[in-house]
Amino acid sequence: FSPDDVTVIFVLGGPGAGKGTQCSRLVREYGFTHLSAGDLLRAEQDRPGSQFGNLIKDCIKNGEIVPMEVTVQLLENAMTETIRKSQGKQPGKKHKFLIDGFPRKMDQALKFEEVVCPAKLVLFYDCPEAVMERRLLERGKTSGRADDNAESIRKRFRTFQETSMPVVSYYEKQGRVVKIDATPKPDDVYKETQKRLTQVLG
Ligand code: UP5
Ligand code: MG
Repeated sequence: FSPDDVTVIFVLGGPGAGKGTQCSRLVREYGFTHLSAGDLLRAEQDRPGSQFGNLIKDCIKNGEIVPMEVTVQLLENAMTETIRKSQGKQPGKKHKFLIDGFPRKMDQALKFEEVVCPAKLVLFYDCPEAVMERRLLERGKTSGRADDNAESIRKRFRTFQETSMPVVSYYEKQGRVVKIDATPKPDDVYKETQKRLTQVLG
């Protein structure tokens, strides 16, 4: 597909900031397609015959970033597939994607915007670690996620600070970041998201 056929918004924020929660709502109301890099990686990890299964598993447990080639390819495939599926129904339609939890390292950001397409803007959900930790430990009671435990959470926070925040700063310097306080309850975070998106997207 051509970059002209799509609008991409990156959705960033620390582990447990509420990226997935907000994306689900935006999908319902604005017709975005939601692609979570973490979800795509977990699906690839479980795909029989995947050559990346063990690599992904280790990275996720340790809160480390999977090599960008893997993630960029998964995202590109998912975008292509979404467009292909809808082609018969609405030819020429411009597709809107929320890319959740990506890019979380500078090399991924540069690569994606070079080989796939530039992002229109970055939604950044800002949340204190103590709040995120509480949410993740609570979710961990039932989520079955291999990284929702105290030790993995600590590692995820560290990677977020050291590796992912520089990506947010990079986009901030370019004036492409919409920063939203993710501490209030989901409804209020969503209201603020709607308000700010309307200002930017019209
Ligand atoms: N919750 C949400 N919003 C709330 C609110 N406002 N008030 C109270 N509670 C709220 O929410 C987390 C929990 O909090 C839920 O229980 C929710 O109900 C509650 P969620 O919406 O799931 O938050 P989210 O930000 O999506 O948290 P998630 O755990 O998914 O964030 P991560 O960024 O850690 O996870 P992700 O799946 O993106 O990545 C996992 C791993 O994959 C990474 O650590 C990394 O190892 C790997 N990865 C890569 O290597 N490369 C990539 O590009 C992407 C991921
Ligand atoms: Mg998520």
